[in-house]
Amino acid sequence: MATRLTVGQAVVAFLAAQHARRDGQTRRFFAGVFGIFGHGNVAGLGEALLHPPAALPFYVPRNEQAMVHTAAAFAKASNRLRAMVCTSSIGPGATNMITAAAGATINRLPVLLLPGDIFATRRPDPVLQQLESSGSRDVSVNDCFKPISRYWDRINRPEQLPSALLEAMRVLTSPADTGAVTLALPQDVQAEAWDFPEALVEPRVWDIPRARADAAAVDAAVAAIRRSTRPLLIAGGGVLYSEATAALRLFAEQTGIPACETQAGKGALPFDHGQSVGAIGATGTSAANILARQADLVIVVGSRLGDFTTASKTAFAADGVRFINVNVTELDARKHAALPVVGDARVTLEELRTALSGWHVSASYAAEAASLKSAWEREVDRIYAPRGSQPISQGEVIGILNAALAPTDVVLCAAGSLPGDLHKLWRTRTPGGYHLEYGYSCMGYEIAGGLGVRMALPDRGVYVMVGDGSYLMMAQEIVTAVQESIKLTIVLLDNQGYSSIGGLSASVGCDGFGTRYRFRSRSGELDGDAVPVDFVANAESMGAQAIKACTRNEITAALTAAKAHAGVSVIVIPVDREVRVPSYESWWDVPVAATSPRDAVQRARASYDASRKNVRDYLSASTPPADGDPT
Ligand SMILES: Cc1ncc(C[n+]2csc(CCOP(=O)(O)OP(=O)(O)O)c2C)c(N)n1
Ligand SMILES: [Mg+2]
Repeated sequence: MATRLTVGQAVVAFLAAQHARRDGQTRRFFAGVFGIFGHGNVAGLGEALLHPPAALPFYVPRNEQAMVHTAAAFAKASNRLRAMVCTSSIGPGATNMITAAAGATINRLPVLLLPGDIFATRRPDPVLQQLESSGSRDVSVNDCFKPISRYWDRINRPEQLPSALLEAMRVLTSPADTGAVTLALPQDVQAEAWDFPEALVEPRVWDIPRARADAAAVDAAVAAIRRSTRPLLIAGGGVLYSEATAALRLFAEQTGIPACETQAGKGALPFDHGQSVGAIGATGTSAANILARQADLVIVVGSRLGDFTTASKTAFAADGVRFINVNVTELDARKHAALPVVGDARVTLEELRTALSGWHVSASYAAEAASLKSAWEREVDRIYAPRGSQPISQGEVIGILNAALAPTDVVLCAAGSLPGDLHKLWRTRTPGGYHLEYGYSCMGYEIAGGLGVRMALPDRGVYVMVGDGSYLMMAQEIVTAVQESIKLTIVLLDNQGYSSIGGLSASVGCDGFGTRYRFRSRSGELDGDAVPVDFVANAESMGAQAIKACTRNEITAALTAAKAHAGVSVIVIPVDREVRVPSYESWWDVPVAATSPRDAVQRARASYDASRKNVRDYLSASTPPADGDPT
C-alpha cells in the first residue's frame, strides 16, 4: 500500500511514529520540533508542520544555534532516550546550527537536524543565500555539517527518503554512534509529492541495547582488579546515560574502590557517598588527584578521557599504571592502551561485581581514601564560608546556591570559570542534578540548555549558572522560555568580562590581555572604565523577573523570590573577578610562547617546560604476551 505525501509530510509522519525502548520501557523518541522558517523550509516542511501531530509539538525559538543547544540539553537530560528535531532554512539559518551540532556530536547526544537546501533541480541557480563553488555545482553550505554529523545525507529524490530516515534513526538510537544527524532537504524536494510505502510511517520501535562485553575481556578485567592494590574508578557520562548509577554504587560499596567523576559523570554517586572522592583531573579535588597519581589500576566507566579528565595525561603517574575502559564505543575503550571492555556500563558493572564477590581493597587503602575525602570536604566548607567582603566570591555564591536547592534540582553550566569551580565544589545529591556541557564548553549553551532540561524534566527545578560573557553571547532564549511558560532560574555572575581566560592569560604571562570589558581609553588600549551593562533591565525587557543581589542575604532572598515566581527569574550577582578557586594537585596543558621579550612569558614558559616533563603517553599494553605466545 502506498500513501501520497510530500517529502516534508512523509518526514513529519515518520518522525511522529518513532519510539525507543530500553529495559522494556517504550517512549516516543521525538518530543517535538524546533524551527525557524525561511524560503528553504517554509513551504515544504512548513506546510507539513502547519498542523503538527500531537506527538510532535512545534516550538519557535529565537536563534538556530540556541535551538540545537536546547535539543542537545533535552537529550542529555533524557539520558539519550528521547530527542528533538531542529529545522532551519538554507544558508545562514543552517550554518547557525553548526556550532551547537558540533557540541552535540562531541557530547555524544542525539539531535536531528533538517536544514533546507538549495534546489535539487538547480534551475534557479543561484538561489538566494546559495554558496557558489567554481569547482562544483554539487556543493552547498550544508556540506559543512559532514564532519560534525554522525550521519549526513542530502535527499535529492523522494525515493531516497526511506533508507535515509532509517539510517538516521539507527544512528540516533545507537549508544555508540549517536550524535548530530543531518538530513539536508532541498527546498524543491520538500514540496514534491510521492507515493511512499505505508510501512514507512507505521509506528516503529528502536530497541536501545545493553550490549554485553566479551566474556574473556570481563575475565581479564576481574583478574586485573583482583591483582591491583590501589585501584581507582572514574565515572563518566556513560554511567548516567546507561542509568548505571545504582550499579556503580553497589560495585563501589562491595569492592571498596574509591570513585571519582568527570564533568559529564558528576552526580553518578551522591557527593557524600562513602566511596566518592569527587571530581578528577584539571578541575579535580585534592582527594581524587592524589589517589589518581598513585593508582596502579584505573577503571574508567563511560568516559572519553578528555584532557581535563586526565590533567593532560599527567594525572596517572605511577610506574606501570594500567587502565580498564568500560565503554560502548571502541574508540574510547581502547584509549590509553586500556584493557577494552566494550559494553554497556550497567550490565558490565553488574557482571564485574558478581565476579569480584569476596574481594575488597585493603583496609589501609580504604582508610587513606576516606581521610583524603574528609580533608577535601573541609576545603569546600572553607570556600563556601562567608568572607565578609564585597564583591562576593564565586565560590561563596556556589555554596549559597547549593544550600538553597532541593536535592533533585538541576544546576546547569557550560563555559567560563564556573564549570571548574562547580566541578570541584558542587555537592550533587541526585543523578542528573549536575548538568555541565563540558565536551565543547560552548558559551551560549547555558540559557538555551536550561530550557531543554526543563522541557525534559518538568518536575525538577532548573538553575542556570552563567557568566556575564556567556549571557551577552546568547540570552535571547529567555523570550522562548517566557513564550512557553517555562520556569527557569538564571544566576548571572557579573565579573565584567572573561575571568577564566583572564586568569589563564595571566598564567601564560599575558596579563589578562583582551579579557576585560573596558572602554578604549586615550592610550588607545581597552583599559578605560568598565563598560556598564544593565543586566536587570536587559532581562526584564525579555519578560523575566530580574533582581540584583550583592550580599549573602540578598542572594538568599532573591532565590526565595525566584522559587515563588512561575516564570523566568534572573538573579544578577556582581562577583570578585580576582578571587579564584585554586587548582588542586593538577595541571592543564596550554603551550606558552617559547620566545618573548616579556619576562612574565619567559617565566611561564620555564614553568611550562618543567611541567611538561610529567606528561605520559600511556602506551604500555594492557595485555602483554603470555608465556608461550609467539613474540
Ligand atoms: C563560543 C565560545 N567562544 C569562546 C570560548 C572561549 N572562552 C571560554 S571561557 C570564556 C569567557 C567566559 O566569560 P564569562 O561567561 O563571563 O565567564 P567567566 O570567565 O568570567 O567566569 C571564553 C571567551 C568558548 N568557550 N566558547
Ligand atoms: Mg565573566
